[in-house]
Amino acid sequence: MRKREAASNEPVGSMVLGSEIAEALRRAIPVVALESTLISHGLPRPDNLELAHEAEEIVRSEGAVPATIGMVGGVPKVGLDAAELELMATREGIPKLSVRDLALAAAMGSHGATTVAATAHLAAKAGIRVFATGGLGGVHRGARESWDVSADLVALARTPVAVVRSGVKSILDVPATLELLESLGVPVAGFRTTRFPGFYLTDSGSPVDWSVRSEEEAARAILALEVLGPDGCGFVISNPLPEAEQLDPTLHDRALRTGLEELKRRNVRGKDVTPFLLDRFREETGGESLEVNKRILRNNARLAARIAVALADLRAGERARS
Ligand code: PSU
Ligand code: MN
Repeated sequence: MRKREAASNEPVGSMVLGSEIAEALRRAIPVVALESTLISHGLPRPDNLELAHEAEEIVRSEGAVPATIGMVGGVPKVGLDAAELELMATREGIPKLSVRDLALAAAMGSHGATTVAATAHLAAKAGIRVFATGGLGGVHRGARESWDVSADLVALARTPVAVVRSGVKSILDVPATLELLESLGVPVAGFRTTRFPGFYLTDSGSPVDWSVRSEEEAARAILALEVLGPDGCGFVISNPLPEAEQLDPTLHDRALRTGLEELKRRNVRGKDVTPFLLDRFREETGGESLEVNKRILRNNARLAARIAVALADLRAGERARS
């Protein structure tokens, strides 16, 4: 409540930056954005809150400042504090906000967990260029009938943020997702791989055209995109899980099959599809998918922080030369 009062002097919809983040951005200290839908809808309690803190600590240990993004009492907040992280992790029924929902949630004074699309959107507005998450939304299986294509894809075509994640989950149609990213002009690169990762699995079965060999090379790509375009576009950096750490493929295939069957039987639609399938996966794999998910998030937080640091170094070098 206090948050709302504090922000009530601001025009509706204006964003609030945590003080540490505002300071970091002013001083060109690297910042990494983190999303809140993952906390509210992607992971079960109490792992969600633990991981939210852990991801922030990992970013810090690599020399960058974490900014978890969400909506608190109608205020878009870049850099949730500990109480706000707890709210995202424990409050029942926090709405899941994509980009189009932000203004409505702000007008209504709602809390909200931001998806990849909405997180990247707010991060870009704040001037943050690097974002770590687990999986990206994409084209759902059966999209030809349902038209279920995540707004994450469209958002990345017009939001200048590099998203470090581990492919898209096999709950989606991976080749169709890659095709659409191509049509939308969203650059995609593997981190030290030319195979597009399948989230729980190291390899989704689809290739990627470009592979960056180091954090510095990823940062160079971000700088080059700013100059060459597509103007204002995002960048998908795919960080695969090492093969020894992936989910057992047999277990994976079984969980996927039963999850998809149940989705159809219960006629789950819209925003609920992704959380529903994630939950089914967790149950079917006896919690194994959750462990893999956590590993992925830790790895991506680390890599994103290293890329943000490399980017800050490159920018500092360019400033010194000019
Ligand atoms: N994929 C995951 N875990 C997640 C999500 C996607 O493996 O938690 C979340 C992200 O916040 C993503 C959102 O932006 O789901 C996509 O939802 P939809 O498919 O409804 O666009
Ligand atoms: Mn959808």
